[in-house]
Amino acid sequence: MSSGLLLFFWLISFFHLISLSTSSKDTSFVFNGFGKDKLSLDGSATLLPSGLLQLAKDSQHQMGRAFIKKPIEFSSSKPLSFSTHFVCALVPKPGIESGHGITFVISPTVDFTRAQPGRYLGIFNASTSGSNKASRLFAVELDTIKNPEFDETNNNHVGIDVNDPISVESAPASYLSKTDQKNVNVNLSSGEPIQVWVDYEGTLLNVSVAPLDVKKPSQPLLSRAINLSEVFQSRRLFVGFAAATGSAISYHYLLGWSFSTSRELLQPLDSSTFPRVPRPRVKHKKPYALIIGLPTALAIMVIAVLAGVYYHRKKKYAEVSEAWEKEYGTHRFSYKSLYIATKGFHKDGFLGRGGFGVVFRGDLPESKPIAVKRVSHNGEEGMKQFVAEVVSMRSLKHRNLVPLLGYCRRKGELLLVSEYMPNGSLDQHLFDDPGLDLSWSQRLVILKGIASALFYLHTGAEQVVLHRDIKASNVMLDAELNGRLGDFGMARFHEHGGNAATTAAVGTVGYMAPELITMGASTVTDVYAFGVFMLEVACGRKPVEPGMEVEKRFLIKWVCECWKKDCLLDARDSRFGAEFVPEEVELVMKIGLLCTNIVPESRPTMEQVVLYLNENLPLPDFSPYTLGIGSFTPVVVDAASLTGTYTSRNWSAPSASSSSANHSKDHHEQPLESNNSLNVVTESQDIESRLSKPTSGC
Ligand SMILES: *[C@@H]1O[C@H](CO)[C@@H](O)[C@H](O)[C@H]1NC(C)=O
Ligand SMILES: *[C@@H]1O[C@H](CO)[C@@H](O)[C@H](O)[C@H]1NC(C)=O
Ligand SMILES: *[C@@H]1O[C@H](CO)[C@@H](O)[C@H](O)[C@H]1NC(C)=O
Ligand SMILES: *[C@@H]1O[C@H](CO)[C@@H](O)[C@H](O)[C@H]1NC(C)=O
Ligand SMILES: *[C@@H]1O[C@H](CO)[C@@H](O)[C@H](O)[C@H]1NC(C)=O
Ligand SMILES: *[C@@H]1O[C@H](CO)[C@@H](O)[C@H](O)[C@H]1NC(C)=O
Ligand SMILES: *[C@@H]1O[C@H](CO)[C@@H](O)[C@H](O)[C@H]1NC(C)=O
Ligand SMILES: CC(=O)N[C@H]1CO[C@H](CO)[C@@H](O)[C@@H]1O
Repeated sequence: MSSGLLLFFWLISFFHLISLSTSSKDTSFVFNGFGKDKLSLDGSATLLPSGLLQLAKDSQHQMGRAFIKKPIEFSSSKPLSFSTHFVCALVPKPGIESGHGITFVISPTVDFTRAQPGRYLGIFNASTSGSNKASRLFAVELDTIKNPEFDETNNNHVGIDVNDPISVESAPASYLSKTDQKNVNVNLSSGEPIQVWVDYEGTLLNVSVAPLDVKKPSQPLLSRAINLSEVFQSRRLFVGFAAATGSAISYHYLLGWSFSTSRELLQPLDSSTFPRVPRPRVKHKKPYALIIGLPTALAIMVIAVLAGVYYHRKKKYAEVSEAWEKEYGTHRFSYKSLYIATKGFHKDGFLGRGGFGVVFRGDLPESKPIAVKRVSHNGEEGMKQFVAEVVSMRSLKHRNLVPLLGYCRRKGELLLVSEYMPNGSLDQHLFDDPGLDLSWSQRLVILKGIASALFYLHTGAEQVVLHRDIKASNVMLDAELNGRLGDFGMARFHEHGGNAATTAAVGTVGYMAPELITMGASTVTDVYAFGVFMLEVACGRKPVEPGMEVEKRFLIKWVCECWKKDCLLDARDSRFGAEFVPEEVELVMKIGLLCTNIVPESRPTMEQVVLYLNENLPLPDFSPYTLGIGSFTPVVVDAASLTGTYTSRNWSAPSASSSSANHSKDHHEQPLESNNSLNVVTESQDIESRLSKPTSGC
C-alpha cells in the first residue's frame, strides 16, 4: 500500500470515521461511532443518525445483527489471532426486566435465518445447544439474564460461547481495580457505556470488561484456552455483533469498535467522539407519573367535564316543581322535552310575540305539532292558583277553543303547551298584508265560533271561566279556518305574577270595559271585549287607531256615528267587495255596539249574543242614541295614581247612567269627573264634541 493511501486512512481515522488498513497481511479498523458503508445490518439492527448502532429494537423477541461487510482474511500461514476493543451500552427499558444481552461474534457466515431471539441471543437456536453443534460460531456474551438451563451464574455475566449458547467459560461482570486492588462489579444493564476487550493469541482467549473511564484491567476477567483453528475450517471470517430481546427488553447500543488481527496494530478508541447514549425519556418516578398520574389526571378531567356537562344540562333543563303540583303530574311537561321539541326554542320555530310571552312551534314525538308559550313572571305568588286554573282549563273542551295540553314551570318562567294552529292568529289576516283576504262568510263563521266558545267558558264549564283578553290576536285559525279562542286566563296570570298596582286592570287597551278598573273582570267585561272584537272583524280595523282622523279614531264611536247617519255599512271592511250580506254585517255591528254599551248591566249575555248571531232571537230595540251605546271611553291606566287611590272598589256609574234616553252630547262627558280619582281618563271634551257634530251625508 502506498503511503498516500495510508495518509488517506489516517485522515479518515482523524475524522472519527472508519480506519481500515492492512499492513502486510493484518487487518485493522476502528469505528468511533458508526457509518453505514462498512457494516451490513440484519434483523432489527439500525444505525441511528447520531452514529449509534442499535442492535435490537426496544420491543419483545427482537434480534439484530451487524457484521463487517467484507470477511476478514485471517492469515493461513500463522496461527489465528485477533484483538478487539469495543464499547457498548445496555439501557434497560423502564419498568421491564433488562435483557437479554449483546454478543461479539465471529462466524464464517452472516446467514442467521435460523437463529432465535431471547436466550439464544439472536445467533443460536434450540438445536445448536446440546450435542448437535452444527454451527461454527464463536461469541463473547454480555448476558443480563440468568438462564438456569444454560448453567448461568447470574443475570449480569460475561461468557465465552463456542458453537453453543452454553458458555465454555463465564463469570459475573467485574474487573480488578488497579487502584483498590480488588474486584469491582460492573453493572452491565446500568445503561452506562461498558468497555470490552477480547484478545486471542496462541490458544489463549482473554476477555475483560470495565466502565468507560477505566483503563484496560491488567488481569482479564476470563482467560480460556481455545483452539479456534479447530472451531473454524475457513479463514475467511465475519466479525460483528448481535443482540436479542425476549420478554425482557433492553436497548442494545454499540458506540465504538476497534478490531485488528494483530494485537500491536489495534487502534485506540476515542471516547470523546462517541455518540451519546439516549436515556429513556421517563425514569424512576416519571413512569409512575405517566402510568398512574396521567390516567388519573385524565379521569379527573373526564369526570370534571362530565360533571360540568351534567350541571350545565341540569341548569339548562332545570324546572321548578313543588309538592302541590303532584296532582297535576300528568299535565306537566318536562322542560327538556319542550326544549328538544322546539329545537332549543330556535328562531325558526318562532310563531309570534303575544301580550304575555313568546310562542314557538314544537314537534313532540308521536304527537300533533304543539305551540309553546314562554311566559316570564317575577313571582311565585298566585302561581299555585294559576296552575290549578291552567290544569282545570285543560278539561275545557270546545271545538272553538285552542286545546291546552299542559304546562311546565321553571324559575321565573311558565311554559304553556297547546295545540299548534296552522293558520296563525286572526289579526295577522285582518291587518297584515300577506294575510288571507277573509271573506265575510268566513268571518261570520269565526265570529259565531268564538261567541259559542265564550258562551261555553261563561256557562258551560263547572265554574265560570273568564277569558279576560278577547281580541283578534288571541283568536287562532285552525286548518279549516275555524276560529279558536286561545290564551284564556292569561290576563289573570299576568295579574298574579306582576305588580298588583300596575295590573289592577288587565287586558288590552281598546277592548277593556270602562268599569274593569274598578269592578274587576267579569263576564260582562268579556262581553264588552267581544263586542269590540266583532266590530273589529266586521270593519277590518283596530279599535283605536291614533293615526286616523279624529272622527274615525275610535272604532265604537265611528260605527255609531255611521249608524246615526244611517249608513252603518260605511264602517264595514272595504275588502269585502260585493260578496257580503248587508243584513249580516249590520247585525254584527249592532251586536257589537250592544255589547260595548258603557253600562255593564245593559250588555247582553254571551248566550244572548249567540242567539242574536244565529238570528234565533231578535235584537232588542235600540238606536245609536240609546243610553251607553257608542260611547267609547278609552281607558288609560296611570299606575302612579293607581297605587294611592285604588282603595274604593265602588264605581260610581258615569253620567251615562243619567236617565236621559237620548244621549245628549252636552252631558255625556260628565261621568268621569268622579271625585274618587279613578284612573280613568277620557279623551278631551273637544274631541267628543267635535265627534258628535253631525256631518252631512254618508
Ligand atoms: C439451528 O441453526 C442451525 C444452523 O444455524 C440449523 O442447521 C438448524 O436447522 C437450526 N435449527 C432450528 C430448529 O432452527
Ligand atoms: C444495574 O443498573 C440498573 C439501572 O440503573 C438497575 O436497575 C439495577 O438494579 C442495577 N443492577 C445491579 C445489580 O445493581
Ligand atoms: C491473557 O492474559 C494473561 C494473563 O492472565 C496474559 O499472560 C496473556 O498474555 C494474555 N493473552 C492475551 C492474548 O492477551
Ligand atoms: C489447533 O487445531 C489445529 C487444527 O485442528 C491443529 O492443527 C493445531 O495443532 C492445534 N493447536 C494447538 C495448540 O493445539
Ligand atoms: C260599595 O258598595 C257596596 C254596595 O254596593 C257597599 O256595601 C259598600 O260599602 C261600598 N264600598 C265603598 C268603599 O264605598
Ligand atoms: C232624542 O234626540 C233626538 C234628536 O236629537 C230626538 O229626535 C228624539 O226625540 C230624542 N228622544 C228622546 C227620548 O229624548
Ligand atoms: C271633589 O272633591 C273636592 C274636595 O276634595 C271638591 O272641592 C270638589 O268640588 C269635588 N268635585 C266633584 C266633582 O265632586
Ligand atoms: C287559507 C289557508 O292558508 N289555509 C291553510 C290553513 O292551514 C292548513 C294546514 O296547514 C293549510 O292546508 C291551508 O292551506
